[in-house]
Amino acid sequence: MTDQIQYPPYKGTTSKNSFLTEWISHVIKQVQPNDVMMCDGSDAEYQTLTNQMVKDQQLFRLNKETYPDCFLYRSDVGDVARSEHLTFICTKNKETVGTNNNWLTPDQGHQRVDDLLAGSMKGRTMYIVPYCMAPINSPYAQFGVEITDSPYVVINMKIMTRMGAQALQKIDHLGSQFVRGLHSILDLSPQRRWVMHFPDEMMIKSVGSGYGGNALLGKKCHGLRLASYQAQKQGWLAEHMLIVGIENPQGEKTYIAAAFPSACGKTNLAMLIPPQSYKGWKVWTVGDDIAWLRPHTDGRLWAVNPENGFFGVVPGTSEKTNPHAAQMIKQNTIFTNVAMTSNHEPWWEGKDGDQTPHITWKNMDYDGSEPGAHPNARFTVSCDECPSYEPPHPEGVPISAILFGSRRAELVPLVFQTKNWLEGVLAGAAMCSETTAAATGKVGVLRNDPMAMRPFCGYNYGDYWAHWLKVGESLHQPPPIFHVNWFRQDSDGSFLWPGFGENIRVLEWIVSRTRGQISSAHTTPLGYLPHTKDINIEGLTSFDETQLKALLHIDESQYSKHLNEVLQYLESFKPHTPEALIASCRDMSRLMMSS
Ligand code: SAT
Ligand code: MN
Repeated sequence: MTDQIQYPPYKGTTSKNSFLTEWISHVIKQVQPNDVMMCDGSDAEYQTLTNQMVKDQQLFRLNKETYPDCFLYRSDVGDVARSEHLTFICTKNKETVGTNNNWLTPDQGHQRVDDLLAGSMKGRTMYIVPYCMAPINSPYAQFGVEITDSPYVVINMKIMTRMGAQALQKIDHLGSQFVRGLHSILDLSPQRRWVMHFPDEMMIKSVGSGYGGNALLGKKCHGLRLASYQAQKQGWLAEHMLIVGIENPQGEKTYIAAAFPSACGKTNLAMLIPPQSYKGWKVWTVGDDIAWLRPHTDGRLWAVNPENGFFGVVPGTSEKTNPHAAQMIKQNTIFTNVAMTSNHEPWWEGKDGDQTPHITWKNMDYDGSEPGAHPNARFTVSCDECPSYEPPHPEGVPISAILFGSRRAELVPLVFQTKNWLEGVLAGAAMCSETTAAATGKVGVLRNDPMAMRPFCGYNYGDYWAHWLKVGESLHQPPPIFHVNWFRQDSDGSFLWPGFGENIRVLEWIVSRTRGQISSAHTTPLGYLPHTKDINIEGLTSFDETQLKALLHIDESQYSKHLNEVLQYLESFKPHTPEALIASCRDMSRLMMSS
């Protein structure tokens, strides 16, 4: 029988990988695009695409003088954050994914989106986006191909990943070992929006959304959900963590990986500038969102940032909160869902200066009745624009400490060091945090968010904690695990800790502990807390030791109650939850009750 399909014009290189070309042909038949374009990732291609999008009024070019090569993109008003309730992991067995994920069988998952994908790119261009997560020659590198009908996705993937010809050349020799991502915006209706993961096929299908984490498939879908699933099988960790190098006045660098939920200050911490009094201290940015960590032959844990750009929250970005970010988004940046001044400059709540917005993110006149920028408005910018960016090491960096952090108004002290890996894993598993605008749903609701991976752990949380314990056992020198909380408030609702650049004061204690320079600490059932004299508060305005004491205070009976809730949560993943973790939680709770 002859093939009845008329192939549309195809622009760009054809791959030598038959697994890829066969998949592309299959997708073309399915989605029936007008044109097909293999993206080469060049600057010229980026310019052609942005020019075309400006012409089509999909993108707005911001003030050329003050914001050179910056654009404003307005997403659909109903498509402004990750849709966790529409995100699924599709495996044969429900137990594999746990109650922390929505589940379907692979057949059900495919069927639900394939019906919608049929003919979905009629009249549209289908872009083929080959990409690499991690530096291209890194032993950590993983490759993928995203097929999309959104040019916004293409230009974002160009910034966020190593995208284009170089990745394709590698994929040519990979056989079937690359992630296939298929994305179509359809009509952007939330009724037809699904983000499906098929980990056993290394495949993602996402429809009905053009928003960041739902649509830029390299980031959360590949970099965390599929990667975590694979990491469990291969003995490594894919985590929702920033990575920083902290250089002290002696020039010694200490690398730290830190997990915080979305929109809880990972980008700010990753780009921290120490205050004036911290002469000789410098923070190097390795990554702000994802860390792939592997046990190294030297017995330590090493990590890379698989990304090449930042997709950060814009509102609140200023010279005070994050001077490096404020600088880096003045050029070559795509802004999504910010407001605009009459001078065509981007505007957001918390921006420096005294400008006023003219048009809101919804493209309406600003009258102050609603925020100008959406609270989850984002910047997309290359890591190279960040003044503190540390050129990537293909082999990764050795991690000397792991931090877990949550946004807690009460209960959780500013900082503590856990006594050992098991109690460190417990501190991660016990994380609860207030929800933010990064996901659709109510903001400010306290929920369990173990290791800040609740929306991103691609398999059963119980197995995930067991895997963390196993990784710890495989390390001769496991990094110590700390917990921080910058967000504690007093009874009037004011933050007790100044935060931002001043967080270096807490990091200094952490670095000193990892280097064995401060050997004495306050031993509590929760772990080691700093003696107040060991946190440098010199030069902090309107802050004294009483506040520091309040920040380090643990209400043991309240904490014990919290641990009992954690215990129930851990037990809800039985029999997958490791017994040792449950026992450690129970013991700690009892100890607190009795002390
Ligand atoms: O939209 S993303 O998921 O990429 C951003 C975030 O929530 O961290
Ligand atoms: Mn994130």
